[in-house]
Amino acid sequence: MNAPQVRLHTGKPRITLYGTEFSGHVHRVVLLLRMLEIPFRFVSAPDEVRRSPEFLRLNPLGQIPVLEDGSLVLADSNAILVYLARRYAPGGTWMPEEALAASRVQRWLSIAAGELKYGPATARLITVWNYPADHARAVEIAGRLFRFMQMHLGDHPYLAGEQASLADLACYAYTARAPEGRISLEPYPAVRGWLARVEALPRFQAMPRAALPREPASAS
Ligand SMILES: N[C@@H](CCC(=O)N[C@@H](CS)C(=O)NCC(=O)O)C(=O)O
Repeated sequence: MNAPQVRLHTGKPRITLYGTEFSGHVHRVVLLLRMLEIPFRFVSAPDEVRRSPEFLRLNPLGQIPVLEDGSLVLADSNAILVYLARRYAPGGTWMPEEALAASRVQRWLSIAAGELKYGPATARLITVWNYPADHARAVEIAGRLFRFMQMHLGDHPYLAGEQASLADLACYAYTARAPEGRISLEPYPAVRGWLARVEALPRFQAMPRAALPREPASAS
């Protein structure tokens, strides 16, 4: 049986999330906060804020997201997801207690920090924000990941099995926005079906689309 969720006082939210609206790392935390119905304050933290001494005191790596819960400061999107699920929805299915179920979720959190980041997320950084990295390499990593997801999601409705979990929230945004990095999702119908199932979860909110990069002019 699921334990009751911790109820928050109404009024000023005790949770503050530092981020930007185009970050998939931030978006996964926004999704969980919304799905757990936890009120929060969003503080915009673009590059110049992330380099400030005040922000570097919160996260010496200078990265978003950062979450404050009262006097507690947490960095790293997946670490924040685990904290929120265990703290505010204990006994629930977002991050299960049972050993095998937890390991299935953890596998996809690792993939979110690995293949998803170095594949589709990096491809999008290159095409939308001119990030200096190898687009062909990012496309190759993304292809290997999406072929695996396509196969896996043929047998399971959600990444970690029968129910939505942190795995789905962590992998959603950079998969959904892969086309912004010039990686088509057309060859992966099971992946597109899974994206639609995540989008149908209560209180889902999409990450805004980045301005689409122009196709490079073809040599003639
Ligand atoms: N492992 C971190 C990675 C977060 C991350 O790469 N955030 C990006 C924005 S999407 C960032 O802050 N980049 C600035 C930098 O690395 O200097 C997490 O999961 O939170």
